Amino acid sequence: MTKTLNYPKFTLKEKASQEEIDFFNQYGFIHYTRFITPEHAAKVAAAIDVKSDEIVAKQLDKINGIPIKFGIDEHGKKVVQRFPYTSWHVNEVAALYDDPRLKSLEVFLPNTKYPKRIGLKEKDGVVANHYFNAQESGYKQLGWHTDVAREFALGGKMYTMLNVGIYLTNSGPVNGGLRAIPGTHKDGSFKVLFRKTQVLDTSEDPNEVMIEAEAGDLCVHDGRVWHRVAMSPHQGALSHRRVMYVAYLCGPADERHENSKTPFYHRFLGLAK
Ligand SMILES: O=C(O)CCC(=O)C(=O)O
Ligand SMILES: [Fe+2]
Repeated sequence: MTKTLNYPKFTLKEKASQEEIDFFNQYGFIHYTRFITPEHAAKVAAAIDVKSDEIVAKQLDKINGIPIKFGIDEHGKKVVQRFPYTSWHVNEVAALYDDPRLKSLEVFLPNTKYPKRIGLKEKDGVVANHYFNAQESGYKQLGWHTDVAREFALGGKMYTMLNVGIYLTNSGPVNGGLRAIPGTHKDGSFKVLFRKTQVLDTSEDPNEVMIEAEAGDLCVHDGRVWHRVAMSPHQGALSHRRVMYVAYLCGPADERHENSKTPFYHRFLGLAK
């Protein structure tokens, strides 16, 4: 059974407190409640849906070289389930990342010779994930992985990164929920890469904890922490889970554009169903 770690939750302000820093350093993740209201989160989700319908109608399959994942929901409707570079296409999404409170997260990254920045134009940009459990869902779950492994696959050195998630729906055991192994960001790089089989391993881990969140919450994890998204035990309506992620980076710039090639790690991510 997945453990429920009774961890403290915080409120995002323009400067992180020592308690937040200590918590993050120990566990490799941190949970801020109500970054935006649940009503605001629902509006953002609706704006993404409008664009997602356009993408389906236009039969786009990639944005800036990053594959779009599709699936068919319980109503027989084709929907986007992994939407990269959302902030380029949806103003309501872009506006969220202008929030000055996000700068307080920089303290969780090491100082390097590169600027710390939110990767709106790098990697996969802001990715809007929409998981559900239906016969023809293209994304029911996501197996164990570390986000920095993608960096490594992109060519060499691993720079620490944060993955910043904004929840658009509630998330917990009903719709799958995020599971993480706290503290694994402190393992050496070998374990960060090879503790488990990246993406393909979807089995429960005795040390995993569930991160239960509400629509509008913001959760950050260190890109070296092992995590997975479990499949919902329900089918259809109850199983929908939506969350947006973007990387907070401190490595060399890697801006993508319309003609960018598809990175190799997407062959791997394509295996997640
Ligand atoms: O959906 C989530 O909460 C996690 C997604 C994730 O780990 C990823 O896209 O790398
Ligand atoms: Fe991840």
